[in-house]
Amino acid sequence: MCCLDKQKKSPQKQPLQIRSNQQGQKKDIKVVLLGDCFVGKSSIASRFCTSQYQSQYELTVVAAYNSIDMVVKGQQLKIHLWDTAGEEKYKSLLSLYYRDANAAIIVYDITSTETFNSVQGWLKELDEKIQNNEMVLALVGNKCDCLESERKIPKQKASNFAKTHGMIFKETSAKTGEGIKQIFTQLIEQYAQDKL
Ligand SMILES: Nc1nc2c(ncn2[C@@H]2O[C@H](COP(=O)(O)OP(=O)(O)OP(=O)(O)O)[C@@H](O)[C@H]2O)c(=O)[nH]1
Ligand SMILES: [Mg+2]
Repeated sequence: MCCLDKQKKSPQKQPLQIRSNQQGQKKDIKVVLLGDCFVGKSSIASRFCTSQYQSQYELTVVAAYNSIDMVVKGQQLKIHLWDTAGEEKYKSLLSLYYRDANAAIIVYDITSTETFNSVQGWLKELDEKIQNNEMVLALVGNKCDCLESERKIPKQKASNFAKTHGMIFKETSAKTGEGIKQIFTQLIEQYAQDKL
């Protein structure tokens, strides 16, 4: 699944393969988190990799790395997770992190229209700069623990957007853990279905 049809633009480029690590046992998969400031990318990374959550905001500078082992369809995998900064001044550096990723998760905050509107820009950015045509994409609406009265983006609207762009979609809460493991599992399964 991929929303980015690069076949016509760059037919010479080869799709990325899942790489074996040195022991030849676990497969390495690179996943990148993208999205505006304050949407909860670092919180999602922390919840997924360490099962922890902190309500105090710490701005990410450029990018942060974490990894976690997973077993999908009996195959041992090492997920290399790059949590990027949402702040505009770091944007020009982010292609270093996503250009050879196997999968990207674009995150918005369900209580912020602005962050949802930015998703299109993140897709454009990927479309212009990625090297491969097999990057699996997911759209994640984070902070779904918030009150319905605080919600600005209807779930159906985001789901339709994701479908139109060939993206996996899930609402998550890094605060409660809802949907976090599921979105990564879905993403990896999607990427791995023809390769493991
Ligand atoms: N209610 C709620 N708050 C959350 C959730 N996830 C993150 N937050 C809060 O939102 C704020 C921003 O979270 P971060 O994870 O630092 O956001 P970020 O996207 O990494 O921000 P940058 O590093 O600046 O790009 C923090 O105060 C978090 O505690 C969530 O699922 N629910
Ligand atoms: Mg961050």
